[in-house]
Amino acid sequence: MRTVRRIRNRGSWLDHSTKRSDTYAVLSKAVLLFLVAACLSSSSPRGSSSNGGIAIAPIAEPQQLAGYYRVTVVSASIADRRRDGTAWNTTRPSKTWMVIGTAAGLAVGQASLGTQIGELLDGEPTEFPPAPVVEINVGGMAYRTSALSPTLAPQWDETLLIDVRRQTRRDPVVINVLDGVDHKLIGTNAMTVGELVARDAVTLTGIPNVANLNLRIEPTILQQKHGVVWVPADAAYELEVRGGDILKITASGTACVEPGDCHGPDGAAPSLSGLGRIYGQRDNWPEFHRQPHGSLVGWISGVPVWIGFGGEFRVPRDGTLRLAINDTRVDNNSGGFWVEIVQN
Ligand SMILES: [Ca+2]
Repeated sequence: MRTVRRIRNRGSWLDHSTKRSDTYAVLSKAVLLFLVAACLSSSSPRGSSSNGGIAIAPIAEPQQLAGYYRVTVVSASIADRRRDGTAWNTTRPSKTWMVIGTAAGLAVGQASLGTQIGELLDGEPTEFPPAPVVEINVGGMAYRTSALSPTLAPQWDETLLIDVRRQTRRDPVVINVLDGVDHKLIGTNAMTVGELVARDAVTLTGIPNVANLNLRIEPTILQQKHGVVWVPADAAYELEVRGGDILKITASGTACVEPGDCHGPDGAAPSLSGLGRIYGQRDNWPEFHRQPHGSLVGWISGVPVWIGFGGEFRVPRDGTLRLAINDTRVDNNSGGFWVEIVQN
């Protein structure tokens, strides 16, 4: 974008000059050629990276950081107890609701987690492991995985898109392993950006209480994709997505769940039909049983996400964005939704 604008400015500057005098134009072109030649020679491989003049596509050097890295948090092994010998978590019925609230706040798209922890807490007083979350702190930003169900051998396989455009190799990276149950720290590790991105796979063994944490690292060029797609009321739409991407989704239009019964992307207002059942509930997708009938719903790499009029969603791992209407009986449907998707 910036390069295009510069070329355009340069062009108009030349046009402007030629109007004044031919000599001036010749001189301008000579200066321009000189500048281009100077730039080309200074950006040769292993050359100095100073680019005070015209910006030409930089040649990648080993010392340079890519603008973004996809860091996939693969797995870890967590000690079975705290260092002082106490259990990670113990059921305390009086705190049940507070704990579930904390876990639900951390877990994105993991409705089952709160329920599982709730079941653990509702049983006999017992010990249970942490619900592990990995948090990578770089340049004032915290990038977090989802919280997993309580386990000592977490397997996230979840990709975080990390922005290091303003970082140098010497800047710090702090990696925290947290317990999604009470948001307490399990272990922490400090390193530099350079150390994090030096290899395409890293096993961290220096985190207290965490025997190992496995990461995969891939430099990436962010390519924003933008498009508007039609999601018909009687079929699903699918699009490939990459782990770590942020999807900005905006929906409009009208879909009919049966003739004469048409709604926007947020679906039908809840109302009771016969036998006290919520309207349309029987025909909803099981994952969206309690969401409005006829609303826009999605699965991002298999994770169900209610979309309605839209929002911002992080892609947990490479996979497919699937969009559909919340209605499984599609033979009597018509219309559909226009969905704008910005992927970056
Ligand atoms: Ca229908």
